[in-house]
Amino acid sequence: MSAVTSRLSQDEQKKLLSLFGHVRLHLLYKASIHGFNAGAFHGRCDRQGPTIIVAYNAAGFVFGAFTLKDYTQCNQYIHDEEAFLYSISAERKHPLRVGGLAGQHAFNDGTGGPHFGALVFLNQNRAEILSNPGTSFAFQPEEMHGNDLVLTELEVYRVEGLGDLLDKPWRSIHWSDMKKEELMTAIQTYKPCIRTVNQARVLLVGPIGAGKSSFFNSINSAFRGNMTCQAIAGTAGKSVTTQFRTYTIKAGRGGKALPLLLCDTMGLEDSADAGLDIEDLVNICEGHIKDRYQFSASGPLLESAPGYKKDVTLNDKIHCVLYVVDTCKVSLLNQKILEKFAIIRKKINQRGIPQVVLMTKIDRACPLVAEDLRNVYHSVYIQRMARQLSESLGIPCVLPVKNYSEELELDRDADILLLSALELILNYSDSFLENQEIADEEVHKIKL
Ligand SMILES: Nc1nc2c(ncn2[C@@H]2O[C@H](COP(=O)(O)OP(=O)(O)OP(=O)(O)O)[C@@H](O)[C@H]2O)c(=O)[nH]1
Ligand SMILES: [Mg+2]
Repeated sequence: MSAVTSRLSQDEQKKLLSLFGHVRLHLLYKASIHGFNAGAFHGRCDRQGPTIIVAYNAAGFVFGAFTLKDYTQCNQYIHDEEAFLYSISAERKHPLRVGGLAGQHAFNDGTGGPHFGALVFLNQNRAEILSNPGTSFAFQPEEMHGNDLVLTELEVYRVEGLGDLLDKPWRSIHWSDMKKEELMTAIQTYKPCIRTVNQARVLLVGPIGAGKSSFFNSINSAFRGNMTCQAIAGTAGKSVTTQFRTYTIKAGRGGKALPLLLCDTMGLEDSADAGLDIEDLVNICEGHIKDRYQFSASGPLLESAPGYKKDVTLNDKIHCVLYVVDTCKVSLLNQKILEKFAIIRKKINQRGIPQVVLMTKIDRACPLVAEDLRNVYHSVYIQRMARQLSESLGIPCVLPVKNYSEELELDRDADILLLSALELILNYSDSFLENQEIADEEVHKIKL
């Protein structure tokens, strides 16, 4: 008997794997060989652990569903926060990935074909799907399957090695109470290398919902010793943050302000005229925009506007830019947002401001990190995402962190990761200030 082989092309396989990171796919079932019916599917795919369905149609779409959970024919609704639907097409550079609707089940584990609410495969034991977007998953039918509901093939793969761990971490970090104390002391006693500058001014920039405001809240919580939520964080279609905010952080309740200011901005959006305006961002870097400036959809703040700060010193300027990106969305950054990042990076480079990338939500991206944060630099997936992000944005330094989101108590390891990132950010800010000092000295020499 000839071996059952995958129908995925190299390009399709590459795109499919980009949804996971470091995994292997093992072909379990191929409908054209084993039969386009639910019995054949269950016979080969039940109790196999994480699996991905790969459906093909004549319109050229390769699409399907991933679940971490077993198929068992228990006739129950199965919850799986990691489940997603996806679609790959030759035109689309990155796969479309659709996560489940909040609070809804991932699939109905019955005796029929795999039933993910919005997509039912092997519907009525035929080479067909039933498409019903809005049930458990929401998508545009044209984007998912091009409205072609007849299947030319259906394959199911077991997803192996999800979240493999490296023996040796790719960055070393000490996880101890002492390390946390050291980091806190180093940050509290930091002094900018220029006497006239009181504090490092760090700007947070990134797509909507990436975790910019949460990063400030998390650092603030780590220094306060309890959970805080001074910056409003959350999820919405539009940016939750609509004002420019500059936040100081105090060492303990009523304590001394740290020599650091975190500046929070509105989220970046794909389209040119939505989200944070690049001209506003440049004005923030130059120190012309004041705390609590309300970003406006009608355009950037003009030099002639009353709120525009004309006289600025090095204290008002940004000393380090922190790009904030959600780890789960690294593979899904589209061309438009990457182009926006490239324009921003060019403008920031022209001003000689150091740039660092903060990769958030590592707990959501990798189950092994969710289990134990100390796996962060052992996780092959996190390493891969960090490399991919560094390449996409053209910035070498990527710092994975987990912000506080729903926790009630501080976690030492989360603090260590956050504080290590902050320590490096302060060092980078100092490099910028040192360069300013050299430039000033040169101007001074020329004048003499
Ligand atoms: N699990 C987890 N959730 C996070 C993390 N960082 C942020 N979140 C959650 O992600 C959502 C968005 O976070 P925000 O901090 O509001 O994101 P933002 O970048 O400020 O978003 P906008 O202001 O809308 O542009 C919130 O529900 C946070 O609780 C993280 O590291 N892990
Ligand atoms: Mg925000």
